[in-house]
Amino acid sequence: MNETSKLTLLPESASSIAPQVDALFLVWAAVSLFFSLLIAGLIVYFMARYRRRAPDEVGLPERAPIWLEIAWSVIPLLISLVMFGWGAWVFFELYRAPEDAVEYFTVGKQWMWKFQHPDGHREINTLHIPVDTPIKLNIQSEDVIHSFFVPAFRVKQDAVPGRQTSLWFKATKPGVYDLYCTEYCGVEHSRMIGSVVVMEPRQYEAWLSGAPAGQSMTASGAQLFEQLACHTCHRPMAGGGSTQRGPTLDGVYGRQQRLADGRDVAVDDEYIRESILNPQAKIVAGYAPIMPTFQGQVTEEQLTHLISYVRSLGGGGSPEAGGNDANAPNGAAGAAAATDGGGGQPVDNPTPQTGGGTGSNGN
Ligand code: HEC
Ligand SMILES: [Cu+2]
Repeated sequence: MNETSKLTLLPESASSIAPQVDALFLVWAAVSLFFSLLIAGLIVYFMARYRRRAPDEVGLPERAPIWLEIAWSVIPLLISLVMFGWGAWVFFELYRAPEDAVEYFTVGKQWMWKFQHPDGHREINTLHIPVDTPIKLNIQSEDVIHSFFVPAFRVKQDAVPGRQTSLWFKATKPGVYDLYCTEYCGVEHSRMIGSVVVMEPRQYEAWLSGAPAGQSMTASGAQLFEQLACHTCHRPMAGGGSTQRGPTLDGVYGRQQRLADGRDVAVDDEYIRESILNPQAKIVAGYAPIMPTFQGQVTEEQLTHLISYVRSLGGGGSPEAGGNDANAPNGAAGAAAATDGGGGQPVDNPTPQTGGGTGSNGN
């Protein structure tokens, strides 16, 4: 909220985690204040009480009783441990997304935040979300380090090039909240700001249906899969897979994959990402290391689309696997064709609609 007229101790509190962060902060501040005043007060008091009264006065050796020594060591230790335990607990709450969180994507880029909704809608610098819904934001950077920060939600996470980070929150109050980049990222860093619009679920649905539909991430991933010729090696051969050059990706997501060096690795987002950017790092047992790297040929956004597509081929639970069945390379062309429309723009957002797989290089 733009509350320039109000000066408050803390920013507005609009997420489920905010009261916990505030409580921790305020109690910590109170404890620090208490001890600062206690120590400063005692210094002043002792200065007066034990001042030198005669020019020839000599101080007596003083020994504190043992119980006092123990007390002033053990009490602060216990206080610190409580604060540590409490802090760690809030930290885990903050960084461990609930299972049922809905996944959204964001890419930080000099100098804007690009968002994509689970159904494919795209926005820039404004994120519309439903209230009371746990939302997990997968965060990437296309260039330098940025940092996603919504003070009213008390959440912050860096966008690091070459790595996917994430963040979750549950907004508790409809409204418009400021969004910042809090990592100095170049000359227009200070203008890399935006807002999160929290809406009642019905309003959100209405907004979604009013905004131009984008292509779902899975569908554009499927399209990319063809464009980059992944399917020439990864599509199951009719009549048995023996002549196939690459392993089939059907049902692979969430499984353990046996590597040529005997290790087993879990097939997750990070693994797929690495397989695409640095295929030589982990070679699947039984296959030759012939996959070329796609480093530099796919943007961060396209990577998330490819990952989303591989996920949709089944295996582990994918929140949006719905659309495509196991034969998706064929189904995908249809899905892609169906979603190209949408000339209009979401409210006050100049959202560049990129037609499809040629992707979003342009923005
Ligand atoms: C020239 C053939 C070829 C092309 C093109 C190719 N791959 Fe591969 N891919 C392979 C081979 C062979 C392996 C197994 C050996 C390895 O791990 O490098 C593999 C492994 C993988 C894996 C790991 C699979 C597993 O079961 O653990 C993924 C994911 C993957 N590729 C995705 C892609 C994507 C996405 C593209 C397109 C952007 C692509 N590949 C293009 C040949 C290819
Ligand atoms: Cu930035």
